[in-house]
Amino acid sequence: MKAPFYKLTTALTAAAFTLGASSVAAVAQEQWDLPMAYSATNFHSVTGTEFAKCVTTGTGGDITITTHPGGSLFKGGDIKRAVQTGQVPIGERLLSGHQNENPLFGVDSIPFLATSFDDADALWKAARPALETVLADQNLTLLYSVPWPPQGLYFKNEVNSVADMQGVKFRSYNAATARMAEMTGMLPVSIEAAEISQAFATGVADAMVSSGATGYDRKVWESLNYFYEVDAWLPRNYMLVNSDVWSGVSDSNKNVVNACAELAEYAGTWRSKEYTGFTLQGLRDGGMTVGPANEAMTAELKAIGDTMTAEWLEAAGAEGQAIIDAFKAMK
Ligand code: PCA
Repeated sequence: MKAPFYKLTTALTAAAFTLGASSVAAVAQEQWDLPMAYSATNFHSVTGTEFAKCVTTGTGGDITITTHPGGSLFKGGDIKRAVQTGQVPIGERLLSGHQNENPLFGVDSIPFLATSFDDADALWKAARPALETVLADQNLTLLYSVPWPPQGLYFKNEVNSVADMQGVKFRSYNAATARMAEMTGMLPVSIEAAEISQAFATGVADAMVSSGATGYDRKVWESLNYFYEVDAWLPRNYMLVNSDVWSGVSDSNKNVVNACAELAEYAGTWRSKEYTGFTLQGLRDGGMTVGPANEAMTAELKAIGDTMTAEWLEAAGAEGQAIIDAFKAMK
């Protein structure tokens, strides 16, 4: 005779409860919310989502990471503080957005210092130890970092010289981009990537410096018409974990997270490279004029880059100089 249905479910529930209770006793299972600033389809978010899956699977569910892209949990500018203060255990963020806290955070956004993927990689190797120390003092542990594609200039109207930029409203995303606007006579307005389509559509801004990837993700051809490939720098996103949370992770799970982080850095960088040509073609297909800036304008921008490099070195002092020297020695 069959057991009555309710008896069966009761038995199963009891078994599940016993199993669940014993595994909880063995290892504390953790649920980590991971805020990210950029849209779910952006390659950094895709990489972060794969990283999250890798950790969830690799730790056998001891650490389950749930991603929140598009600034849905915390906006870009608030993610670092949220991780620092333990509001969330982990987050992904453009560190150059915090250059006002420490000039070293802006090392990846110095105009015309590292302008290719290889150079950006060398600069990252040179800067990583110092950045890790600064972050450790802020209760943050760095897991991995992935570059954005080279930064170019977007405009609504054609520009052939810095003089043509005077008075243009320029969307900025960090201190370096705001300074660049000032030095070219433009008017900086700070706007998160998640909000740029609307800002351009409503005329809050008519220009920006960013990658082809961000212009493509945000369909900026609906408002802007020109992209000048000046390859000014390759800023980076960083995956950061709260150091108190990190010190509570078992050694074997730390190994898994570190392996997933290494894989994410490799895969994300590869994606960034692939995405460079793909997205520039996407801008063209959207109707934009895409190409290099003319020689005279390039020279004017490089002179501005020299001034900004000197300014950065003055702010970052001996530590900054040591990073630049180590980077140049690697080239
Ligand atoms: N996109 C980001 C930062 C750098 C980039 O290419 C942005 O525009 O906000």
